[in-house]
Amino acid sequence: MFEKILIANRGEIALRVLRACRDMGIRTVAVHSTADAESMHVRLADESVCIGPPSGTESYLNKAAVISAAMVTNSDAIHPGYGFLSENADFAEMVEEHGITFIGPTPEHIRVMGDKVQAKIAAQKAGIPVVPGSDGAVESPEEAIKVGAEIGYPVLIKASAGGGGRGMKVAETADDVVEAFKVASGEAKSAFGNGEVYMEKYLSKPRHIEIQVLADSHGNVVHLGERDCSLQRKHQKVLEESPSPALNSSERERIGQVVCEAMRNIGYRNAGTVEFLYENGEFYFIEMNTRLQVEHPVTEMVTGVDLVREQIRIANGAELDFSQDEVSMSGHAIECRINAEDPVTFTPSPGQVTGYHMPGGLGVRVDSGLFSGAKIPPYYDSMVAKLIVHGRSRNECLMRLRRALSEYVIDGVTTTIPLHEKLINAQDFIDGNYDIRWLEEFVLGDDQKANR
Ligand code: MV4
Repeated sequence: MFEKILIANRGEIALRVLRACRDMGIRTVAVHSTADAESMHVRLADESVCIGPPSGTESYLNKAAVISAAMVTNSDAIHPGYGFLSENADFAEMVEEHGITFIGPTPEHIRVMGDKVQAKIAAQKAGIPVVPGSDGAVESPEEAIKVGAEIGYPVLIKASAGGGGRGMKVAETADDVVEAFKVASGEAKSAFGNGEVYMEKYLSKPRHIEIQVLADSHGNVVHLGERDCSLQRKHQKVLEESPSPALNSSERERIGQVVCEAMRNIGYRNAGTVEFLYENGEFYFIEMNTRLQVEHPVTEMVTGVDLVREQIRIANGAELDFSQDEVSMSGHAIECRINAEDPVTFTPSPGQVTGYHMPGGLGVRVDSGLFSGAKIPPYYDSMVAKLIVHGRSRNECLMRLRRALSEYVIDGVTTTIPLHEKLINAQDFIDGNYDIRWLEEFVLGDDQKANR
């Protein structure tokens, strides 16, 4: 087993990885920017290396600085967490070239899945159902007109290099398609330096449901059920749950089997998430994430599997030590992402935490680097904590989540805790009756009330 792992990240996920390492008897190296010198992941690590100034580009995204830190500390492997360098194929390649293990998939799998057109082709070839649309990229406005007529309106034009909803345009009718093509392609070109787009049938009110998999380097693949991540605002997830209130066990088993078979077909290795839109009882592949995800704890809470431990074992060449039959899903889990933001306007609220008290008790988990006196720097993502709650039923989970949110004290900065309190008391949420459009309408209704 690895003796020492460098954690190329910050905040709650750096702590999460550190905890898995400790549980496995592996020593840890933290890297940090000057802004994070006093942070919890640095304090708890066995060693730490400052890798640059506050700006993410000059520190956590600085490949040479991260790899140098791994070399000087004699680290055996690098865990990238999520975000930053976690889906950077060039970084994964550089790490391996320096004789260090990248805890993740092969650079080739990262590359294919990072290109939405290639990812969709690979998924379809491997047997995963996809959204009806163009065969690969759409090269010209004339081709967009032709494809639109074939698949039927409305259509969605998407950037191949996309992410965060940028470079996405709906064309309601054939009259809009040329304009939508030009806007999407132009946005993609300026945002990603790659104007390639593709087209899909537009699904108006789907749910976002993703399947968690683990695949080792010996061809063993298991799925760990789904997460419903439909509650998003401006392409940022707000709350996730497992199981999805929309699926029954036979639908879960069917899509899980399809995904496992596909992962074996493509020779995938590492934890991975296959994302679907789900509408009228059908699954449609949209993307695959080749990293650990923010919301992985909801899966851990219902399956009892430590996903980071499995990532580390897999990267070390070990076989999965359990089979699909041994995976059991028990009860219900919900994660609330707590951001240092105004809960109504969503503007970031960095600053110093003057008082801190976190909830606890049976079925309550908090993943966070916060403490009383912690400084939340303005340079990074505003997510500062994840509250994850488990119950034997969805209702027990919800009751416990209400209780846990009411216990949570984070003084000195404003957070989205009040948003979560409102959200989980909304009747549609209680009923499990929501889709990818629901949260923005719910938040908007609130703004309108505030303006009256
Ligand atoms: C879609 C869609 C409707 N129809 N594709 C948004 C970003 C990218 N990850 C995929 N996205 C969507 N693709 C088709 N054919 C609607 C979205 C979408 C969305 C998807 C998941 C969660 C939240 C969303 C919010 C807006 C749009």
